[in-house]
Amino acid sequence: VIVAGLVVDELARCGMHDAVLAPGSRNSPLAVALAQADRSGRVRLHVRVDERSAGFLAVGLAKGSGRPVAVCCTSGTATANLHPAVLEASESGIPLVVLTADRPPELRGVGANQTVDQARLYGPAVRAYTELGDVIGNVIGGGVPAPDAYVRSTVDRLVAAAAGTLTADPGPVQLNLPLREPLMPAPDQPPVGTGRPGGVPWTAVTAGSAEAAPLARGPERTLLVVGDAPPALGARARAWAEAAGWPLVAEPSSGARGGPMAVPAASLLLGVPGVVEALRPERVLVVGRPTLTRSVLALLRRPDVDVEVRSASPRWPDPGRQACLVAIGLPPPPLGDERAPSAWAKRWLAAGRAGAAARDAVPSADGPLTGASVAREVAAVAGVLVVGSSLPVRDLDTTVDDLDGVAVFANRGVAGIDGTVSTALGVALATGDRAAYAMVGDLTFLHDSNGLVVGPAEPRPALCLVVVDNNGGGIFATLEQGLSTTDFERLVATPHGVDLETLCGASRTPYTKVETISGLRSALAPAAGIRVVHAPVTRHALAEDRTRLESAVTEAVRPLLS
Ligand SMILES: Cc1ncc(C[n+]2csc(CCOP(=O)(O)OP(=O)(O)O)c2C)c(N)n1
Ligand SMILES: [Mg+2]
Repeated sequence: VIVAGLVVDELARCGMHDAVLAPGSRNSPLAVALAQADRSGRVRLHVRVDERSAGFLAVGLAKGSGRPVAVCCTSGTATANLHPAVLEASESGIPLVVLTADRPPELRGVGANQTVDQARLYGPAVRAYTELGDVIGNVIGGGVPAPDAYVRSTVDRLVAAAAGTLTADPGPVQLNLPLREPLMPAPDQPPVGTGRPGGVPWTAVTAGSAEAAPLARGPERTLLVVGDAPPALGARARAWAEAAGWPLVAEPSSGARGGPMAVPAASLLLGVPGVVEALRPERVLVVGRPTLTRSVLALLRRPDVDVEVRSASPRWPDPGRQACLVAIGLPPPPLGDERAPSAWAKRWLAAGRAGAAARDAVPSADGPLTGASVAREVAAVAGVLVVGSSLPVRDLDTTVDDLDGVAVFANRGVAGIDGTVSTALGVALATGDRAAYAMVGDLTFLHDSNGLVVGPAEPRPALCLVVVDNNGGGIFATLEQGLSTTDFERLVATPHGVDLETLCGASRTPYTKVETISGLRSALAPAAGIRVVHAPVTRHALAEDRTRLESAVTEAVRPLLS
């Protein structure tokens, strides 16, 4: 029985809709099987040359669809190029099924071409690792009594581990497939094993009906902090805030930002000295994983508030080590027991409104086009938005208070600047009919410009990639990198002077440069295909702007704190 066909057939039975393939010789049996599944409409196949981009494309597809996605590569360094995506999938709980083709055991450790030790290559970053043995020339060996059962149940176990069906701990898995020549099936080879009748998995793995632990309404002075979270968890957190009248501090990719309880300009407000003392919560309820702002993380380190964590998975976040209670997930808020916001909650909202008004009145010394103004315009038109690490996600956080109707995604697992173009393409491909936008920094764009290399036969989403180009890493100007100005530029900011128009031209990606807000607005009008909107900004005034913003917010909020 042809093993690659079994693997792909079983993956489709397990609910995999999308797969990504990077080309090679050793993995050609898998390529053939994936192409067959694509032709028959069971799987949508995406081929990419660069494995690092391929891996992040799969991450984006899985993020956008909520389903497991396979990524398949050949042996050798190809496998290592998937490592960044595996790390991101591990830290953000994304069901990524990595299929690595390998040399058979007799060709390992003997200097054979394109051979590395691929066993447990990704170490602790995968939820499960399996190697299929006894594969002889792309065919499962005669020594295996029930090849169908062996291969299919192996795939089912891996998909269950990736989806976290039984563990509530989704993440990446690796299936290493040693394949011996001949790699292409002989004409007289028996067809793919038939599997269970009715197209169901060999072993259907179902979750128990474990309900999330009950959540006590607890102290009235409960502040809800929502970090990066799966959309359903974020939505539930927001429902709790609204039912219980709790002020809500939600990161852009939390799925919870918006509605009457969302504290405007929350991360700026939390940076105001004395605000937590004046509006002290008795309990801070953390949902998902907050990573974005120092002011929020400082709150979670305070020993004088009770920190309670509701995590998306058993890997609960608590970098301040202050959590006094942890549980997975959230039950729905109790029906018919809604509470109006208390006077204390109203003070949080009023302070946020004052801070937001002050924020909006501060002009930028860098002129009209800034990360903040671009974030505001992009959020106004996007149905789906992928934001890059570094300043874009933070500009969105500080600038846009209400993200109702915008599904925001960000690689917050490890917050890399790698793979973001491909993640955005994957999210756009998975979410389809909603206007998809991405906002990324210039270095982030350059890091994954290979994401724009999409072959003519590949599915193409409608995606508008907005590059906020400050010619280097702007974020470092706002951090305390204690280097002299000259060294700062070369060692930290790393300006590059790359001509983005030429770069886009190489992949024939439509490109528009914008210099004004009105130019940006017209460039953001919905259009088909993948395109780049280039927004050059400066970074001279970033630190100065930040300081002015913080002082303006502090000045506006202080009178409300006494
Ligand atoms: C893969 C990876 N390498 C390095 C970093 C460290 N890093 C964080 S932000 C940043 C600069 C990003 O620059 P850009 O994308 O232009 O965004 P800006 O800061 O200008 O908004 C770097 C290098 C990282 N997060 N990920
Ligand atoms: Mg930059």
